[in-house]
Amino acid sequence: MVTRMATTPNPTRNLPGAPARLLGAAAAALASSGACADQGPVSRLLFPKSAATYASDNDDVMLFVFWVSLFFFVLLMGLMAYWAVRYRRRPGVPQQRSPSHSLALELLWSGIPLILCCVMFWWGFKIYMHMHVTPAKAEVVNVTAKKWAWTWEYGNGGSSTETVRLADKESPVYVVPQGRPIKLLMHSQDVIHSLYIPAFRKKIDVMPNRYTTYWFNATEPGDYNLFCAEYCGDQHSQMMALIQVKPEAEYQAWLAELVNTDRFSLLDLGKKLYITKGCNACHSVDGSAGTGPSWKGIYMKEHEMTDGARLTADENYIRESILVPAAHIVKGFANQMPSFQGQLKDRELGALITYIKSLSDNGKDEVDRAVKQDDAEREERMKSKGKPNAAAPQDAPAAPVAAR
Ligand code: HEC
Ligand SMILES: [Cu+2]
Repeated sequence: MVTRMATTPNPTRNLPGAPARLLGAAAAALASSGACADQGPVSRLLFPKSAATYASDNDDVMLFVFWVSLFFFVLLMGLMAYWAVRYRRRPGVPQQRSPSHSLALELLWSGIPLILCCVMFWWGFKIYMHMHVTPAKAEVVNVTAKKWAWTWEYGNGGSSTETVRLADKESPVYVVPQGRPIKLLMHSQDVIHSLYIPAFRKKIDVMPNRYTTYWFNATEPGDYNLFCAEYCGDQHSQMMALIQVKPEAEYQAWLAELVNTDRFSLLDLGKKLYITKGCNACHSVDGSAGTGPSWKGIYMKEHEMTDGARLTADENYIRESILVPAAHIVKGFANQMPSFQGQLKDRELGALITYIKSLSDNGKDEVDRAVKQDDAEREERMKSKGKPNAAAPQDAPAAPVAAR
């Protein structure tokens, strides 16, 4: 499931002080012995490719602890086994008195581990601080987590419309620039989530009613996996995304395209939002029920609600279902859908409704008409603006719907 990976070497490491440089060099030599690539065979065996400034430092300190532990494990267990055999009780050989005390030995076996532990702590803490203190000039991306999707809102107000198939699920793609710090300012709309990018070696929890930050400076162009590592509900594991690290110019071009949703027809935009807004985590389009009812054939069908009401799924019903999901709960389902109030622009809401309509036979004609009308409108916008979609009225968030 890991996708394409770049093979360029990592940038120079950035270790503190001379002794640490020595130790670092030793550890790095151990880690990469026998290979010219930056990540040695052991490192490659234990870790995925490292792609952030602090990632290879992190691997070095981890491998240092690993090798020290391995060395002492082999030494101590070896000596123990050897001495157990060498000094075993033998018939006819009188038991020897063992020495009760040796100052030199005791200083040695206290002193060496103490020094090693101090090195581990000091080195590890230094890298920990590097990993967790965000540089002031970092570009901010607002990240929202909810059941069961991420939303990344970039500085220009755009969100990703690009998707890729990861494992068995269509998932969003997030592009980030190479070689400068990015700060994800994260919060959750519901439960605790946990943003994890193995190639960056960092995982930070995402919580309701509180911001947490995840910063990184990506070093290697390439594709990397993003997971939710909060495994306390079965679908966190499906909150996958692909991080694409790209050179600055490509990133800027991608960023500029984000706000230009007029690139897509109304129906195509709806299909994209179905994935990028995470509707696909709970709603199928093939008739199979998930956490939520399938969208197949629901348009203009009469629905029974948990409170006994019977409602026809017209545009208003669908709109309300998206903005105020708790207003009416479809019979047989729980009130589990997060509200998308304030998160969809008017055209986006229209696109989703159009997509839902297109999944019913009785909606097909209307969809054709709506798409044609929208085509004319966006053509108009592109013409009048020169630059498509800039500050067009549909940029405003959809008007709130009063809960009934
Ligand atoms: C965490 C799961 C979840 C996500 C994500 C989710 N929904 Fe729902 N949705 C539900 C559940 C559960 C119901 C049925 C209960 C209810 O009526 O609130 C529902 C009901 C609906 C209905 C009414 C369906 C019917 O047959 O009456 C619509 C329309 C809808 N959702 C649209 C959306 C859209 C659009 C998105 C994405 C922008 C979305 N949902 C995301 C869980 C989800
Ligand atoms: Cu999660």
